[in-house]
Amino acid sequence: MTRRTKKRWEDQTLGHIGRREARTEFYKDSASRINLNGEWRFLYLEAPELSPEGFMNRETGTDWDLIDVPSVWQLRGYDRMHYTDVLYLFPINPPFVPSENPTGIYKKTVHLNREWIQKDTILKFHGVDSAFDVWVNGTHAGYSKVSRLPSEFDITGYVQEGDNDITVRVYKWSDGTYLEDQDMWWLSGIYRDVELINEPKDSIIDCTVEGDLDSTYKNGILKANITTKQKTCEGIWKLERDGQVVTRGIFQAEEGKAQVRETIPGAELWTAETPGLYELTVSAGNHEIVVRVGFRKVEIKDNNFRVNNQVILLNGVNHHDFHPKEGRCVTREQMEADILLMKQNNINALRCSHYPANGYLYDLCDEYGLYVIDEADLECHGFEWVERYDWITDDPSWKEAYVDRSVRMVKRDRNHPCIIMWSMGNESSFGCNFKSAAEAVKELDPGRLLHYEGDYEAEVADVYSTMYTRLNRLKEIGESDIKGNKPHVMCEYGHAMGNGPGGLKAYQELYRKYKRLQGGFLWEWYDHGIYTEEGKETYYRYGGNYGDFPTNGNFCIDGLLMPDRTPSPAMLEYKQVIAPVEVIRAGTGREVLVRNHYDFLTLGHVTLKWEIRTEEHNIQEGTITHMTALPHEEEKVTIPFLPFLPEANTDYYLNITVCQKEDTNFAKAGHEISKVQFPLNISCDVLEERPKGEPLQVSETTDLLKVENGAVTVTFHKIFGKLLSVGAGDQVYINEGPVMNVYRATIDNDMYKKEDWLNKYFIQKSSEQTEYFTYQTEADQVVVSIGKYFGCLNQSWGFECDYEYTIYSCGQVKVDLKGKAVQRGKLEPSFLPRIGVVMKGNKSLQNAVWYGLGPGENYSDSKAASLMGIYSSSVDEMGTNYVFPQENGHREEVKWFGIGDGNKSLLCKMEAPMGLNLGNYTDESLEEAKHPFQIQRADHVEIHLDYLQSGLGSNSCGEEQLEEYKVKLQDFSMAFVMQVVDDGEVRKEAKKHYLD
Ligand code: IPT
Repeated sequence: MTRRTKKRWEDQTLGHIGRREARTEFYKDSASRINLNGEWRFLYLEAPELSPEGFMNRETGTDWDLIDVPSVWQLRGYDRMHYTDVLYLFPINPPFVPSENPTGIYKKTVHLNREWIQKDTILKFHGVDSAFDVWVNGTHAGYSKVSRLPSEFDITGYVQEGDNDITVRVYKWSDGTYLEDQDMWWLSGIYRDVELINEPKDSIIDCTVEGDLDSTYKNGILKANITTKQKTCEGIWKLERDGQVVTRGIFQAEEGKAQVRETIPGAELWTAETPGLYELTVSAGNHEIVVRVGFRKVEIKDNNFRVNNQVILLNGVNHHDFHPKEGRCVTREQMEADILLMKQNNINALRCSHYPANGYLYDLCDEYGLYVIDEADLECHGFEWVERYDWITDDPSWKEAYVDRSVRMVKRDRNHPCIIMWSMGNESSFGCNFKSAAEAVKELDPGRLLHYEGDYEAEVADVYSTMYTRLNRLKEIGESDIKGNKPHVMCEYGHAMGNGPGGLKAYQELYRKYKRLQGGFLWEWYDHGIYTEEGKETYYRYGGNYGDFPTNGNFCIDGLLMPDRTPSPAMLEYKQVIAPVEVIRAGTGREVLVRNHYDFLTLGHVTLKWEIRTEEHNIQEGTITHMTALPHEEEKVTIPFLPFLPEANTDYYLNITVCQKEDTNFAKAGHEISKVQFPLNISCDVLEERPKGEPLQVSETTDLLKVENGAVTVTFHKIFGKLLSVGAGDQVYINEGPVMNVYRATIDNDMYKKEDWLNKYFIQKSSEQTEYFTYQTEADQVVVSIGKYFGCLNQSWGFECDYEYTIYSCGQVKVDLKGKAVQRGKLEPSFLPRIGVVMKGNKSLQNAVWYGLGPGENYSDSKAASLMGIYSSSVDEMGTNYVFPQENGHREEVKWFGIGDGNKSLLCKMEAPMGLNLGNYTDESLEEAKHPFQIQRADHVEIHLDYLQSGLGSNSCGEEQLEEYKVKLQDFSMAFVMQVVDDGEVRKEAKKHYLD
C-alpha cells in the first residue's frame, strides 16, 4: 500500500496544466488588455483541502475578505512573516510539503463585451508564489508554478460575453518550494500583475529577436523569428531608430513560422555605456507588436568574455525585487529609481539574484545601459545542511523542473540586449539536472554566456564564477588557468550588511590587474527591512521580529540601500572605488595621469574640474575639457594652477572631480563621476607664544585636585587618576575623561570576532588602575602626571599608560597620553576594534565642526569617497542610522574638531590626526539596542578619539579586515589640546599653532 498519494502541488514531474508556452513580453502590443490588478475577493485557508465546496463557482458566501493584487498576503495580515537564509521551514521530504499549507483563494469578476469575445482571451499572471490553480466560470483552466515567472492560459473557451468569474487558488508550499529556497522572506500570493489580453485570431504569438554583429563588429545582423497564430500569413516589419525607418520588409509565415534576416550596415551598437536601441515593429493581420533591438555581440575570445570584441569589466550589484511595505511587489517607478541610482553610482551590471526580476526591469536596463545576469528561479540551499546537497539536483525525476526554470526565463527575456549571461540558479550544488538545463539553454540561445556558481569545476558554465572569494585565492585565480582558463566573475562579494563592507579597493585593484578577472557583483542592493509603525515609533523589522524561529535575523539587512532607499555610506564608497575614471598624481608637480577605465567611451565625454583649496576655501579653479584617452588607456594632463604664497598654518589640496560634460538619460551635465584629492605639502608654519592668563590656583582635598583661574577650571580625581571636568565660567564642557578604550559597538562584520571580544577578552569591560598621581606648578602652567594600568576583566594583556595634562593659564588643556602594550600571560585578541580614549562632553554641545575626512562616515578601509576639509553637522547627523544599531559615524584623519552650544565651543586640536566619533549615546547602549528607537540617549556627548580604529572588512560574509586595517596590541601615543572658545572663533583659533 502506498502511504501517500501525491497532491497536484507535490508533483515535481507535473510542470503545469494548460499553460501556454513561454514567450517574449513585447515592448508594445496593439492587443487590448484588461488590467486585473486591484481588489479581489479573498479567502485565506490553512490548507487547500479546506476550500469551501463549490468555491470555483460564482457564489462566494459572506466570509470572504478583500485583498489588493498584487500583494503578498503575509503583509496583508494573513499567515505569518518568516525569514530564513538557508533553512526550509518543514522537514526535507521532497516532493512532499506540509499538510498545513497556507492557501489563498482569490476571486474576481470581469466583464467582457461582445467585441472582446470575438477575439481570444489570454489570462496572464506575471508572478504567483508558489503554485496555483485557475478556474474560469467554474471550470478548471490550468495549473502552474515557478514563482518568479509568468504563466499564461488561453481561456477563450471558458469565457462568455458579460460577467466572468475568475478563481485562483494559491498554495504557499509546493514541490516548487524545494527549488525556491533563496535567502529572503517567505512570501506568498499573487504578487505581480495580472491581466487579460485580447489576442486577435491572426496574432503574432512570439517574436524572438537577436541583434547580432558581423565579423567586423560594425554591421548589425537583424535576426527575428516570428511565430504567428495562423499557419500561413503575410506580414510586414520595419526597423526604426529614433523614429526614422532604417529598413523594412515583408515576411511570409509557413507553418506559423517566419524569419527575418537583414544586415544593418554601420549599425549603432548597444553597450551598457552606449545603450543604442532600435525598434522593430512587426505586423500581421490585425496585430502589431514592437520589440526593441540592441545590436551587440557577446562571446568568449582569448579566454575573456567580450562585448563587441572588447573585454569588459563588470562593476555590478546583486538585485532582489524588494519594497519595505510590499515585500517582493515593486512598482515601475521604484524600479526606474533603482536603475537611475545604479547608473549614477557608476554601477554597470546587475545580477538578478536569485530569480528573474519583474519584467520591466530589463526594459530599463536596455534603455539606461546595464549588463545583466538573468538568473533562473532556483535555489535548494537547505539540502546542503543535511549533507546531501545534490539530492534533487542529481535526481533525474526533477530534470524537467530544473530545465523548465531556465527555459521559461530564456523565452521570456531573450530579446533584451542587456542580458549577457544566463544563470541557471544559485546555491544548489551540481548534478545531472544542471547539465540538462545547460544543454537546453545553449540550444535556445547559443549567443549568450552560461553562468552558475554551483558548477564549481566550470564544467558546463562558460565563466568560472565564485562568491566571497578571499583576495589571496582571487589572485591565484587571476594568475592561473585553473578551471579551464575560463574568464572569472565574482557573482557575490563585498557583503553590505550593516556598517561596511570595507576593503573594496583591494578587490578592484585585482580585477583591474588580472586579465582573467572580469569583475564582480556586490552583495546586495537592498536592506530587506519591513517598515513598521508601533505607537510613535517607526522602524524596520528583520528576521525574528515576528517571533519567527528559526531565523537568520538581520542577515537580510545587507544592502547598499537602506529600506527607505537612503544610500548607505558603502554606496558612496563603492561608487568611487569602481569609478570609470581614475586620476593619479605621480610626482609633486602639476601633472596628473587620467586613466580611462571605460570599456567603450573615450574621455571625450568628461570634464575635469580642479580646485586648489585650503582646508576651507577654494583659491584657484579651472576646468579641463579636452581629454581624448581611448578606453583602457590613460593620458597625462597638466593642471595649470599658478604659484601662490601659502598662508600661515594652512594646508593646501588639489581636488579634482571628473564630471559628465553633457546630459545623459541618467544624469545631468555636471554629474560627478569620480573625485580625488592630493595634499600639496606646501606649508608655512608660524608658531606663536601662547597667551598668558591670570595665575592658576591649585587646591586639593584627599581625593580631588582643582586647577583654576578666571579662564578655566579643571578638576581631577586623585584616587581614580582621571580628569573629572573642564569648565570655563559657570559652564562645564567636559564631564569626564579621557579614559582609554579599546572597544566599539560591534558591527555586523565583527560577527565572528564578537564572541571572543565580548565574552573571552571582555574588551567592553575595561578599567584603569592608578599607579601614580603627581603635579607640578610652573610659571603659567600646571602639569599633572598620572600613571595608569589599563586592562580588561580577567586579562593578562593591557597597557601601561602615562597621562600628562598641562593646564595653561590661558585656559588651554593639553592631554598627552603614551601607552605601552604589555602581556604578562599568553592569551590576547588577534586584534582590537580600536585604541583610543573616550570623553564625555556637555550634552548642550550639539553643533559639530571638524577638519578631517568627510563629509560622510569613513573608516580606514572605506574612505575612497571622503576628502579632507572642514565640515559641520549636528552631532546626531554625524551618525548613520543603521537598521540594526552598531558602531557608526566615524571620521578618520581629524586634525581638530569643535562642538558648540551656539555660544561657546569646546575646540580640540590634535598633535597628529586621529579618528573621531561624536554621538549622543554610549557604545554599550548602541550594542544593546536591536532597533534605532531602543538606543538610549546619553546625558552627555560621547567623544571618541582614536589613535587607530580597525577597518570594517566584509567578514559577515567574506574577507576579514585586511592585516593593515587591524589594530594590533601595540604601543601608542596621542596628544591634543582642548580649549573653550567663542563659537565664532573656532576656525581662527584652530589655525593657531603655539610654541610649547
Ligand atoms: C550567499 C547567497 O547566495 C546569497 O543569497 C546571500 O545569502 C548571501 O550569501 C549572504 O547574504 S550564501 C553564502 C553562504 C555564501
